[in-house]
Amino acid sequence: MPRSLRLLGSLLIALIFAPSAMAQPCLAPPANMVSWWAGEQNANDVVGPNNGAMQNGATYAAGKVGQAFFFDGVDDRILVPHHANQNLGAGITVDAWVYPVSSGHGRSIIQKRSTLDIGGFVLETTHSPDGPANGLRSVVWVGGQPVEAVTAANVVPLNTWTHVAVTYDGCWMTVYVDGIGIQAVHIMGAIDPSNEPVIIGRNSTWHGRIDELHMFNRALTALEVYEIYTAGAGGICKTPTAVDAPVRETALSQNYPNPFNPSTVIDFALPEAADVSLNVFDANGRLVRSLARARMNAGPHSARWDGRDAEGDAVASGVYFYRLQSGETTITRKMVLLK
Ligand SMILES: [Ca+2]
Ligand SMILES: [Ca+2]
Repeated sequence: MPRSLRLLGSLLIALIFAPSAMAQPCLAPPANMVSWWAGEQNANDVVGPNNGAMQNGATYAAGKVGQAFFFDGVDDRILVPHHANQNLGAGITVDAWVYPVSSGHGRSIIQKRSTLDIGGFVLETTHSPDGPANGLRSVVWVGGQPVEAVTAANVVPLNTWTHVAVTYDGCWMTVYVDGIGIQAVHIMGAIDPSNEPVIIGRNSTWHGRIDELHMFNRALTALEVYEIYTAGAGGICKTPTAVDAPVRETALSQNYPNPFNPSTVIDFALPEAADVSLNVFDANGRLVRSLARARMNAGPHSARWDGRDAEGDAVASGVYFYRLQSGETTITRKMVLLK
């Protein structure tokens, strides 16, 4: 074969394979993520303590990012027991990719509300005759009263992925669709707390897929919401220690989220079994809390700090250090508690 033809062939092969070879990069996680339900064959919270339970046959299907949750529109749902860190006060963001396969009013993507409508929040679809067809509604309870933001019709079409988000900063509640703020209402004050569980795809309602549901304890900026949307199938980056590769040396990852409030996760990894201690110190070097002190196996490990000292009292905002000691190895990193 003449050289020029071989070159042309190589070029064509490069062109054919280039798009699939370039997987979409993931987005660095925005700060203050409280919970993340990724739908990867479990209902666990990737960043927080709020693991969910798949109920009534809720299952998984191909997602926007990896796998997604699938709800049958009859009775499927995910139940996440109440945890105080889901009462987000005057700062909240909830976002997800959704893929409805039928239309309906009041089909909640996520909600934390009582049956008596006291406190909490709801993000749900609307449909005629009760609301705009294939629209979106966000409700928060403030001062005992529900306040809602309702979009125009057909912002969440059937049988396709749409990114939806709602943010509230104690002043404005904004509803985003595919990264663009399309509806906003002015409110003042913190969202009334609710001790009800978080429910994803509320019982008897959601029909289709929900993926990459995140909850933050602050209002993300418009740019941050847009960046999650444009990350698309790349999604938000998970920590590298989640990879099941053999551990070659002792490692201590940056905590996440960071800054954090009220709790954060610290991942570390051991190349071999070792006596390990993981302690939190304040800026003056005083021991605040011991998170781990045990013989541990080789491989990845994870610890959580709830921002409390050994007496169980919440500590003040500020810089803290966490130190891993394993055999001869000591690694210290810095984290910020921001209330
Ligand atoms: Ca079912
Ligand atoms: Ca997923």
